Amino acid sequence: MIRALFAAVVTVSATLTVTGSAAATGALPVVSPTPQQISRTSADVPLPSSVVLATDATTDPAAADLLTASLHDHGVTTGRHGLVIRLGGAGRDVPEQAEGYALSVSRSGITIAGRDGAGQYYGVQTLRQLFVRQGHGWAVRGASVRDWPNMALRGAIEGFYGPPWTTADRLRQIAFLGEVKANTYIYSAKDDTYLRARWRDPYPADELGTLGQLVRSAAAHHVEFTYALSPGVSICFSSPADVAAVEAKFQSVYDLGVRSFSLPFDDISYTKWNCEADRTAFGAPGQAAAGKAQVSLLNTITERFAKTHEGVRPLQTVPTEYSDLKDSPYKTELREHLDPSVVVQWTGTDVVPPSVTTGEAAQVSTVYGRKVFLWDNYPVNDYGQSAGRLLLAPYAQREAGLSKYLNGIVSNPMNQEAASEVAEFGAADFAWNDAGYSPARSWPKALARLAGGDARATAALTVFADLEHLAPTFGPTPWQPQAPVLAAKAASFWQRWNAGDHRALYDLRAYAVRIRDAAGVIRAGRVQSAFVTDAGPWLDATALWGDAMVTRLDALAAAARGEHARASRLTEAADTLVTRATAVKTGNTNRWGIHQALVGDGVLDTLLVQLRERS
Ligand code: LTM
Repeated sequence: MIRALFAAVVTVSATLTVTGSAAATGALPVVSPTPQQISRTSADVPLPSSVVLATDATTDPAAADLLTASLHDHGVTTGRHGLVIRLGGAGRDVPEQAEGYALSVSRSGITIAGRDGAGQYYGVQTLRQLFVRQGHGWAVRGASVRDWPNMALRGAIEGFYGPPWTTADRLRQIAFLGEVKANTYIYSAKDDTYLRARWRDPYPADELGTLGQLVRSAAAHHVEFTYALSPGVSICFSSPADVAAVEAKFQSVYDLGVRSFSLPFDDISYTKWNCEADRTAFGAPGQAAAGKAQVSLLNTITERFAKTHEGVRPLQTVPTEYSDLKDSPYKTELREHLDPSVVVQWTGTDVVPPSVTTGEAAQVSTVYGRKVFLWDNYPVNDYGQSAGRLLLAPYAQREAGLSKYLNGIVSNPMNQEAASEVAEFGAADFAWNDAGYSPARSWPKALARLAGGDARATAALTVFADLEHLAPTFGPTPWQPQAPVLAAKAASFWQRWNAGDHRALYDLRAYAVRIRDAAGVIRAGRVQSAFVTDAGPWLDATALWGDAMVTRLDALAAAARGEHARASRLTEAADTLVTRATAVKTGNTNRWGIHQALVGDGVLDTLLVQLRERS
């Protein structure tokens, strides 16, 4: 009965003609990830203080909880009278794709129907973005949405070196992933001792308890908790005891509810054996022999664990050759002998790729004989070139059309969890709908989300993120430039100033004031507190650099007026501020240790030197 009702409501709303006082005014908000189909089909629907929540046996409990909590946040309770909100399984108009959903908002009611539980959950996540202020209360934008993901796997891999995230970080991350319709969290922290260095050792009870908490939280947010064990540092591939140790470790977390597993072989030497028995079993050490040994383990675990345990997803791996496109004896072994169900990860070219193109993805899919799963090394900041940096530039340079060759994308984040959400937001948006992705639309949305919708704080975050925009590669050339907005303002300033337009100084000074004040506005605003903590040293440095810039510009203005004594006093004051700004250090939060907290380096400091020369 309720199914038929769903179908009717969805069909009617899709063809609704809006007239008179019920006319739809106001644009639809930007919804992220970009829906496949969304249209304004109805007038706004005022949210009454009480609504009827119509559910049935097909209703997903996590989606229902999210909907109830979200209504509650907007002052709405559920009862027996009022607007009807239906939430449940697939009706006629629901997309066929896994995780797809149809959402319809009109004055005759709100209907969310999902292809599966995740689809319902994502329908609610979209509905939450359609709430708008109306007078003192709330309304929902009248709209029809049909939506589904282009890539099956979307999310993050905690795969960096250096201090692993805390449990609080991981819980926050899992909730964030659910919010951005990402379904994957891969637990693979390099310095988590039980995952790599002591991979054979069973977990102590308290560690198992914590893992169980994460697994339950992931399930509640429709996020698959993928357990990644990295035995490559010491495994004897031909040892039955070592194979049994892998199975035992997997079994211990299977018992907690984990249903997705990975055996990564990145960053190990594959040209030496860990035991002499492997020479007998697989031959002299080398690429082909390493391929044989890894395939043997992956196929055995697939047969004996993944295929024999209820509900377990296809096994995943990271090959030792994970960052190039060329065929090799190692890749030939994997292509020809690895169980076709095994999901293979790839980082793009050069580990931290300057871009990822469809041509590259097509080529690597051929080489590995299957679609690959992108381990995207952005915004990770554990390598030398990223020392002292927060990476806050948008997720970019990934080509539309990648969904044809990739079965998913996971972003490898920074040691700073909350700050990573800026780039991860874009990655999730892209993986959902690569064709509809636009960094220019997604990035401001990511910043606004971090600022809890606080417009002033969002503007301050935008200024701050411009100064943390440099995205390095493993080589000397960054793949995203530092401070593009400030660089453009500086270039325009000099052009005007040199042409005798002294008003240019006041325009640039206004921006310098925004830099100086950004940290204060961010700290006073509704910005996520974990972000403020993560970004602390960089915010402190930004305030000083901004002050130095304001002071340098004042010195230049004084000099231009012929007030040389004042100019020289201001120059000295600015010098002191630069010294203090340069002295601000990061915490010991990353593999590279304590380092200068870099802010707009190469742009802001250069500008200050140029200004000094002219003052
Ligand atoms: O990228 C892969 C597959 N492995 C490691 C990561 O653990 C590390 O975080 C990144 C960035 O330094 N580089 C790697 O090679």
